[in-house]
Amino acid sequence: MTLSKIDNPGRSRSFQTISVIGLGYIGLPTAAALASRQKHVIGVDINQHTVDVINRGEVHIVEPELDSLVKNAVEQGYLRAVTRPEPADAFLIAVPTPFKDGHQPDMAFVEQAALSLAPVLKKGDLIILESTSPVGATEKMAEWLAQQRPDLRFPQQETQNPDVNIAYCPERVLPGKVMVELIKNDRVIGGMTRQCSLRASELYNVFLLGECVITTCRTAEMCKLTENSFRDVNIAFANELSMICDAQGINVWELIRLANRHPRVNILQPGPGVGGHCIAVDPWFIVSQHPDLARLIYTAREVNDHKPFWVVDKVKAALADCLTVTGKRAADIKIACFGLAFKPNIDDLRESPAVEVTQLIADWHAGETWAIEPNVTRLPAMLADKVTLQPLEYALAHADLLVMLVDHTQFKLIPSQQIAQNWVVDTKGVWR
Ligand code: SAJ
Repeated sequence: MTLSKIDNPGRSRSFQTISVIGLGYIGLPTAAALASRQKHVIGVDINQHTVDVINRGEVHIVEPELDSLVKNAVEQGYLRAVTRPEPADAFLIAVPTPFKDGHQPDMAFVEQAALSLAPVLKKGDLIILESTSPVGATEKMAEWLAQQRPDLRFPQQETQNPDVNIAYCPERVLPGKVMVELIKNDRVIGGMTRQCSLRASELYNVFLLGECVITTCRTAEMCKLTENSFRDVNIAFANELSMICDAQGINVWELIRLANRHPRVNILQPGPGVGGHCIAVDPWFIVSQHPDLARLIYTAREVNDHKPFWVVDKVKAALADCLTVTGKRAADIKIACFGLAFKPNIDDLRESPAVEVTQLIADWHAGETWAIEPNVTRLPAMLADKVTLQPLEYALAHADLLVMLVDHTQFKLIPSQQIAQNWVVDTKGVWR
C-alpha cells in the first residue's frame, strides 16, 4: 500500500534526536538530510578518523552537495559524530554487509551495531535497518536486541504495542546522485508490524519527497536484493551479447541501439564487468539462501565476473598482433588503460572491473602499463608499484595500445581523428 503524507503528516515532532549508525556513503548523507530538517542527529561510527573529520564539518567521501550540507549541519549544531551510541528517539543502521568466503552474507557489522545500541535503548524508540541484508535479517536483529534487553518488549514478542518498533527500509540511491535520490526516490518500508511501518514512515517523511510504500520486513529485504539482481541480470545479458557479437564480427552497440527500437526491448550497455559495492554483491545474498533455485541470478554473476578476463584476452590478442605487425618486443609496448572508476564520472575505484583489468594487464605485460583516470590524483595501492598514472594527452600521443574501460565524459569528447593507434580494445563502444 502507498502511504500519503495526509495519512501520515510526517513533519512530526516525535523524533527530536535521531541516531545514524554507520557514517558511510548512505549513513552520512541520511544524517545530513535529517539534520538539514533541524533534527538533532548523532552520527555513530567505529572509525575515530571518520568521526573527527565530520566533527570538523568536513566529509570523508565524495558526493555532490554532501560537503556543504554536512558543514552547515555541524556548524549549526544539528549534527555531531561519536564512536559509541548515545540515547536517541530513533536509530538508523547503515553499516556494511559484505560477503564472506563462499559468497555468504556477513552480518557481523549489523550485529555489532545492534549490540552497541542495545544498552541505550528505551521504551518508544524506533530502530530501522537500512543495510542490504538477506531475507530474515531484521527478525534476527530483533532477536539479538531482545536477548540484550529482556526488560523491553520487541515486535516479535508483542505485536500490538511493543516498547520498541523495528523496520527494514533499504536505501536505493545512486552514487553520484545520492542527495537528490535520497529525497526524491520512493521508500519501501518493511515494518515488523504495521505500527512499526507507520513509525518508520513518519521518520522518513522528515525529509522525503517520494512516497513511503508499506510492506513486510521480509518483502522489503527481498525487494532491495531484487532491484540490484534485476540490474545485474540485465547487464549480464548485454555483456554476453557483446562477447557473442565479437565472435560474429558484429558491432554490439549498433545491435543494441537497433534492438532497443522495439517498443518492448530495453537492453543495457556492455562493459568490462560489473563493479561497485552493491550490484556485484547483493545477488549473492539471494543465491546463498537459494542455491538450487537462483540459477539465472547465479549465472548472471558468473557472466559479469568473467568479463574482465575476456577483456584481458582481447588485449593479449591485440598485443600479439601489434608485435607481429611492428616487429617490436613486448617490453617496448606501452599499454594505456582509459578509466579506473567503477562507472563513468565518479572517483570511486572500489570493486572496479577497470582496476581489475588494469591490474591483470600490468601483472602479465612485460612493457609499461599506464592508467588514465582524470578523477584521481593517486593510484590505489594494488596498482601503485606496477602502473603509472598518465595525463590523457600524453597517453594518446605515446601509447601503442589503448584499452577503453570507463566511458568518462572526457574520453567521449576525444575526436576520433586524435586516436592514431592501430590497436584499440574498446569495452564501452566509445571510439567505435
Ligand atoms: N553497468 C554496466 N552497464 C549498464 C549499467 C551499469 O556495465 O548498462 C555497470 C557500471 O559500469 C557499474 C555497475 O554496473 O560497474 C553498477 O553501476 P550502476 O550504475 O548500475 O549501479 P550502482 O552500483 O552505482 O548503484 C546501484 C543502484 N541500483 C539500481 O539501479 C537497481 C542504486 O539505485 C542502488 O542504491 C545501489 O546500487 C545500492 O546501493 O544498492
